Amino acid sequence: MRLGVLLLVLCTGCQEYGISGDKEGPTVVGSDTAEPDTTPTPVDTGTPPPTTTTTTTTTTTTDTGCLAREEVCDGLDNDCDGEIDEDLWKTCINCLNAPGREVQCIDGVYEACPEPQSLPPQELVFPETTDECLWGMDGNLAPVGAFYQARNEQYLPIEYPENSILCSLELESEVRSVRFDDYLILTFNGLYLMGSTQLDAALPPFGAFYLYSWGDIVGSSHSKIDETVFCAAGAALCELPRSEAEGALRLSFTPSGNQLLLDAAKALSKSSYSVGLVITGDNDVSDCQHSGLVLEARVTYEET
Ligand SMILES: [Ca+2]
Ligand SMILES: [Ca+2]
Ligand SMILES: [Ca+2]
Repeated sequence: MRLGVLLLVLCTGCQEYGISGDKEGPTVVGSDTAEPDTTPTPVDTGTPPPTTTTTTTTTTTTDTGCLAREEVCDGLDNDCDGEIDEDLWKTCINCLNAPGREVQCIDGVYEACPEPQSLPPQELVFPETTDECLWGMDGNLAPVGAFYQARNEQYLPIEYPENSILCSLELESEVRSVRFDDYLILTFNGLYLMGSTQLDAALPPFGAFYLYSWGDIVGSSHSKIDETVFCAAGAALCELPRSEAEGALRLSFTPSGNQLLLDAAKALSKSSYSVGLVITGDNDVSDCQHSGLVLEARVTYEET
Protein backbone atom coordinates (compact mmCIF):
# COMPACT_ATOMS: atom_id res chain seq x y z
CA MET A 1 0.00 0.00 0.00
CA ARG A 2 2.68 2.47 1.03
CA LEU A 3 4.67 1.70 -2.11
CA GLY A 4 1.59 2.21 -4.26
CA VAL A 5 1.00 5.70 -2.78
CA LEU A 6 4.63 6.67 -3.27
CA LEU A 7 4.58 5.61 -6.91
CA LEU A 8 1.40 7.55 -7.44
CA VAL A 9 2.94 10.70 -5.95
CA LEU A 10 6.08 10.34 -8.08
CA CYS A 11 4.02 9.72 -11.17
CA THR A 12 1.88 12.80 -10.49
CA GLY A 13 5.10 14.82 -10.20
CA CYS A 14 6.20 13.51 -13.58
CA GLN A 15 2.94 14.39 -15.14
CA GLU A 16 2.99 17.92 -13.72
CA TYR A 17 6.52 18.51 -15.09
CA GLY A 18 5.51 17.17 -18.46
CA ILE A 19 2.45 19.35 -18.58
CA SER A 20 4.29 22.52 -17.79
CA GLY A 21 6.80 21.67 -20.53
CA ASP A 22 3.94 21.09 -22.92
CA LYS A 23 2.38 24.41 -21.99
CA GLU A 24 5.51 26.32 -22.78
CA GLY A 25 6.31 24.08 -25.73
CA PRO A 26 4.33 25.75 -28.49
CA THR A 27 5.63 29.22 -27.68
CA VAL A 28 9.45 29.25 -27.59
CA VAL A 29 11.06 26.23 -26.03
CA GLY A 30 9.09 23.85 -28.20
CA SER A 31 12.01 23.27 -30.56
CA ASP A 32 14.26 22.42 -27.58
CA THR A 33 12.00 19.91 -25.98
CA ALA A 34 10.47 18.54 -29.15
CA GLU A 35 12.63 16.36 -31.35
CA PRO A 36 14.21 18.47 -34.14
CA ASP A 37 13.05 16.34 -37.04
CA THR A 38 11.33 18.87 -39.30
CA THR A 39 13.43 22.04 -38.84
CA PRO A 40 17.23 21.62 -39.04
CA THR A 41 17.89 25.46 -38.84
CA PRO A 42 21.44 26.60 -37.92
CA VAL A 43 22.01 27.19 -34.23
CA ASP A 44 24.36 30.16 -35.00
CA THR A 45 21.44 32.57 -34.81
CA GLY A 46 22.52 34.01 -31.46
CA THR A 47 21.52 37.47 -32.58
CA PRO A 48 18.95 37.17 -35.34
CA PRO A 49 19.70 39.33 -38.38
CA PRO A 50 17.12 41.76 -39.82
CA THR A 51 13.87 40.22 -41.06
CA THR A 52 14.55 40.54 -44.79
CA THR A 53 17.93 38.87 -44.47
CA THR A 54 16.43 35.79 -42.88
CA THR A 55 15.67 34.07 -46.17
CA THR A 56 19.04 34.92 -47.70
CA THR A 57 20.78 33.84 -44.53
CA THR A 58 19.07 30.49 -44.57
CA THR A 59 20.06 29.85 -48.17
CA THR A 60 23.70 30.85 -47.54
CA THR A 61 23.72 28.71 -44.47
CA THR A 62 22.48 25.60 -46.15
CA ASP A 63 24.97 25.94 -49.03
CA THR A 64 28.17 26.70 -47.15
CA GLY A 65 27.35 26.14 -43.53
CA CYS A 66 28.27 29.78 -42.91
CA LEU A 67 25.84 32.32 -41.49
CA ALA A 68 26.57 35.66 -43.18
CA ARG A 69 26.83 38.63 -40.89
CA GLU A 70 28.60 41.93 -40.89
CA GLU A 71 32.39 41.52 -41.00
CA VAL A 72 33.96 42.42 -37.68
CA CYS A 73 37.56 42.31 -36.46
CA ASP A 74 37.68 38.89 -34.83
CA GLY A 75 39.81 36.60 -37.00
CA LEU A 76 36.71 34.99 -38.58
CA ASP A 77 35.04 35.30 -41.95
CA ASN A 78 31.80 36.78 -40.66
CA ASP A 79 30.26 37.71 -44.03
CA CYS A 80 31.11 34.33 -45.59
CA ASP A 81 32.96 35.77 -48.61
CA GLY A 82 36.04 33.64 -48.08
CA GLU A 83 38.14 36.48 -46.68
CA ILE A 84 38.87 37.07 -43.04
CA ASP A 85 38.62 40.57 -41.52
CA GLU A 86 38.87 42.16 -44.96
CA ASP A 87 38.92 45.97 -45.31
CA LEU A 88 38.36 46.73 -41.65
CA TRP A 89 39.84 50.05 -40.47
CA LYS A 90 39.58 52.05 -37.27
CA THR A 91 40.33 55.74 -36.70
CA CYS A 92 42.65 56.40 -33.76
CA ILE A 93 42.08 59.33 -31.45
CA ASN A 94 45.37 61.23 -31.26
CA CYS A 95 46.99 63.06 -28.35
CA LEU A 96 45.09 66.19 -29.31
CA ASN A 97 41.84 64.28 -28.81
CA ALA A 98 41.13 64.49 -32.53
CA PRO A 99 40.72 61.82 -35.22
CA GLY A 100 44.20 60.59 -36.11
CA ARG A 101 45.75 57.72 -38.01
CA GLU A 102 43.68 54.91 -39.54
CA VAL A 103 44.71 51.43 -38.42
CA GLN A 104 43.77 48.13 -40.04
CA CYS A 105 42.44 44.93 -38.55
CA ILE A 106 45.03 42.19 -38.91
CA ASP A 107 44.54 38.64 -37.63
CA GLY A 108 41.56 39.58 -35.53
CA VAL A 109 43.15 42.59 -33.85
CA TYR A 110 43.43 46.23 -34.90
CA GLU A 111 46.98 47.56 -35.31
CA ALA A 112 48.08 49.62 -32.33
CA CYS A 113 47.33 53.33 -32.39
CA PRO A 114 50.41 55.58 -32.11
CA GLU A 115 51.37 56.62 -28.60
CA PRO A 116 53.00 59.94 -27.67
CA GLN A 117 56.80 59.70 -27.70
CA SER A 118 59.32 61.83 -25.83
CA LEU A 119 62.36 63.43 -27.36
CA PRO A 120 65.52 64.11 -25.38
CA PRO A 121 65.53 67.72 -24.08
CA GLN A 122 66.60 70.19 -26.75
CA GLU A 123 68.92 73.03 -25.93
CA LEU A 124 68.09 76.21 -27.79
CA VAL A 125 71.41 78.02 -27.73
CA PHE A 126 71.38 81.71 -28.60
CA PRO A 127 75.04 82.62 -29.03
CA GLU A 128 76.42 85.87 -27.70
CA THR A 129 76.04 88.81 -30.09
CA THR A 130 78.69 91.51 -30.22
CA ASP A 131 77.71 93.44 -33.32
CA GLU A 132 76.20 96.88 -33.22
CA CYS A 133 72.58 97.33 -34.28
CA LEU A 134 71.99 97.38 -38.01
CA TRP A 135 70.80 100.97 -37.94
CA GLY A 136 68.48 101.95 -40.74
CA MET A 137 68.26 98.41 -42.14
CA ASP A 138 65.63 95.67 -42.14
CA GLY A 139 62.94 97.73 -40.44
CA ASN A 140 65.37 99.47 -38.08
CA LEU A 141 65.57 103.25 -37.81
CA ALA A 142 68.55 105.58 -37.41
CA PRO A 143 69.96 105.96 -33.87
CA VAL A 144 67.92 108.21 -31.55
CA GLY A 145 68.44 108.22 -27.78
CA ALA A 146 65.67 106.69 -25.61
CA PHE A 147 63.58 105.28 -28.45
CA TYR A 148 63.05 101.78 -29.78
CA GLN A 149 65.05 102.38 -32.96
CA ALA A 150 66.59 99.04 -33.86
CA ARG A 151 66.65 95.40 -32.87
CA ASN A 152 68.49 92.17 -33.46
CA GLU A 153 66.29 89.08 -33.75
CA GLN A 154 67.31 85.43 -33.58
CA TYR A 155 64.95 82.50 -33.99
CA LEU A 156 65.61 78.88 -33.12
CA PRO A 157 63.29 76.08 -34.18
CA ILE A 158 61.95 73.43 -31.83
CA GLU A 159 62.64 70.13 -33.56
CA TYR A 160 60.31 67.17 -33.75
CA PRO A 161 59.94 64.39 -36.32
CA GLU A 162 58.25 64.93 -39.65
CA ASN A 163 54.80 63.47 -40.16
CA SER A 164 53.93 63.89 -36.52
CA ILE A 165 52.09 66.31 -34.28
CA LEU A 166 53.37 68.04 -31.19
CA CYS A 167 51.52 66.73 -28.15
CA SER A 168 53.16 68.68 -25.35
CA LEU A 169 55.90 71.21 -24.85
CA GLU A 170 57.80 72.52 -21.84
CA LEU A 171 60.01 75.57 -22.14
CA GLU A 172 62.47 76.35 -19.43
CA SER A 173 65.57 78.42 -18.93
CA GLU A 174 67.95 78.71 -16.03
CA VAL A 175 70.92 80.90 -16.83
CA ARG A 176 72.91 82.16 -13.89
CA SER A 177 74.29 85.22 -15.57
CA VAL A 178 72.96 87.08 -18.58
CA ARG A 179 73.48 90.60 -19.79
CA PHE A 180 71.74 92.53 -22.55
CA ASP A 181 71.50 96.06 -23.93
CA ASP A 182 68.94 97.68 -24.33
CA TYR A 183 65.89 95.49 -23.78
CA LEU A 184 65.22 91.80 -24.13
CA ILE A 185 62.12 90.15 -25.59
CA LEU A 186 61.56 86.40 -25.75
CA THR A 187 58.90 85.06 -28.08
CA PHE A 188 57.37 81.70 -28.89
CA ASN A 189 55.72 81.49 -32.31
CA GLY A 190 55.25 85.23 -32.12
CA LEU A 191 53.75 85.20 -28.62
CA TYR A 192 55.36 87.63 -26.18
CA LEU A 193 56.81 85.12 -23.73
CA MET A 194 59.00 87.20 -21.49
CA GLY A 195 60.55 90.66 -21.58
CA SER A 196 62.64 93.11 -19.61
CA THR A 197 59.95 95.76 -20.16
CA GLN A 198 56.17 95.80 -20.11
CA LEU A 199 55.40 96.04 -23.80
CA ASP A 200 51.96 94.51 -23.64
CA ALA A 201 50.12 97.83 -23.94
CA ALA A 202 51.73 98.33 -27.34
CA LEU A 203 51.04 94.79 -28.59
CA PRO A 204 47.80 93.22 -29.84
CA PRO A 205 46.30 90.63 -27.48
CA PHE A 206 45.91 87.03 -28.60
CA GLY A 207 43.84 85.02 -26.16
CA ALA A 208 45.68 85.14 -22.84
CA PHE A 209 48.85 86.36 -24.62
CA TYR A 210 50.21 89.24 -26.69
CA LEU A 211 51.69 89.08 -30.14
CA TYR A 212 55.14 90.54 -30.60
CA SER A 213 55.82 92.45 -33.75
CA TRP A 214 58.69 94.88 -34.22
CA GLY A 215 56.41 97.03 -36.35
CA ASP A 216 54.22 97.69 -33.29
CA ILE A 217 57.01 99.18 -31.19
CA VAL A 218 59.61 100.58 -33.59
CA GLY A 219 60.08 104.33 -33.13
CA SER A 220 58.27 104.46 -29.80
CA SER A 221 59.74 106.31 -26.85
CA HIS A 222 61.38 104.88 -23.73
CA SER A 223 60.03 107.78 -21.68
CA LYS A 224 57.11 105.87 -20.18
CA ILE A 225 58.92 102.56 -20.13
CA ASP A 226 58.09 100.16 -17.31
CA GLU A 227 61.18 98.09 -16.58
CA THR A 228 59.45 95.43 -14.53
CA VAL A 229 59.80 91.99 -16.06
CA PHE A 230 56.94 90.91 -18.31
CA CYS A 231 55.84 87.28 -17.88
CA ALA A 232 53.35 85.58 -20.16
CA ALA A 233 50.24 83.90 -18.77
CA GLY A 234 50.94 80.64 -16.98
CA ALA A 235 54.54 81.45 -16.02
CA ALA A 236 55.78 79.70 -12.89
CA LEU A 237 59.30 81.14 -12.80
CA CYS A 238 60.03 84.45 -14.50
CA GLU A 239 63.15 86.39 -13.70
CA LEU A 240 65.46 88.70 -15.67
CA PRO A 241 68.08 91.30 -14.78
CA ARG A 242 67.59 94.92 -15.76
CA SER A 243 69.07 96.35 -18.91
CA GLU A 244 72.88 96.51 -18.88
CA ALA A 245 72.99 94.65 -15.55
CA GLU A 246 74.13 91.12 -14.95
CA GLY A 247 71.79 88.59 -13.41
CA ALA A 248 69.93 85.32 -13.69
CA LEU A 249 67.36 84.43 -16.29
CA ARG A 250 64.77 81.97 -15.08
CA LEU A 251 61.72 80.94 -16.97
CA SER A 252 59.30 78.06 -16.61
CA PHE A 253 55.57 77.46 -16.91
CA THR A 254 53.03 75.54 -14.92
CA PRO A 255 51.68 72.41 -16.67
CA SER A 256 48.47 74.25 -17.55
CA GLY A 257 50.54 77.26 -18.60
CA ASN A 258 52.56 75.07 -20.96
CA GLN A 259 49.38 73.71 -22.46
CA LEU A 260 47.89 77.18 -22.82
CA LEU A 261 51.04 78.35 -24.56
CA LEU A 262 51.17 75.38 -26.91
CA ASP A 263 47.50 75.78 -27.82
CA ALA A 264 48.03 79.45 -28.62
CA ALA A 265 51.17 78.67 -30.65
CA LYS A 266 49.29 76.01 -32.60
CA ALA A 267 46.56 78.48 -33.38
CA LEU A 268 49.24 80.68 -34.93
CA SER A 269 51.23 77.99 -36.74
CA LYS A 270 50.26 74.36 -36.69
CA SER A 271 53.38 72.92 -38.25
CA SER A 272 56.44 74.67 -36.87
CA TYR A 273 57.50 76.11 -33.56
CA SER A 274 60.31 78.49 -32.72
CA VAL A 275 61.61 80.59 -29.87
CA GLY A 276 62.75 84.11 -30.67
CA LEU A 277 65.20 86.36 -28.88
CA VAL A 278 64.96 90.06 -29.63
CA ILE A 279 67.33 92.73 -28.26
CA THR A 280 66.53 96.35 -28.93
CA GLY A 281 68.71 99.46 -29.19
CA ASP A 282 68.31 103.20 -29.24
CA ASN A 283 71.67 104.81 -30.11
CA ASP A 284 74.63 103.08 -28.44
CA VAL A 285 77.34 100.94 -30.01
CA SER A 286 76.69 98.30 -27.35
CA ASP A 287 72.97 98.06 -28.23
CA CYS A 288 71.26 95.03 -29.80
CA GLN A 289 73.71 92.78 -27.94
CA HIS A 290 73.39 90.03 -25.38
CA SER A 291 75.48 87.38 -23.69
CA GLY A 292 74.89 83.73 -24.53
CA LEU A 293 71.54 82.35 -23.52
CA VAL A 294 70.12 78.83 -23.44
CA LEU A 295 66.56 77.60 -23.29
CA GLU A 296 65.55 74.02 -22.84
CA ALA A 297 62.59 72.60 -24.72
CA ARG A 298 61.05 69.22 -23.89
CA VAL A 299 58.47 67.89 -26.28
CA THR A 300 56.32 64.85 -26.79
CA TYR A 301 54.97 64.05 -30.24
CA GLU A 302 52.81 61.50 -31.98
CA GLU A 303 53.25 60.08 -35.46
CA THR A 304 50.43 60.77 -37.86
CA1 LIG B 1 34.83 38.10 -44.88
CA1 LIG C 1 35.96 38.97 -39.08
CA1 LIG D 1 71.10 101.96 -25.53
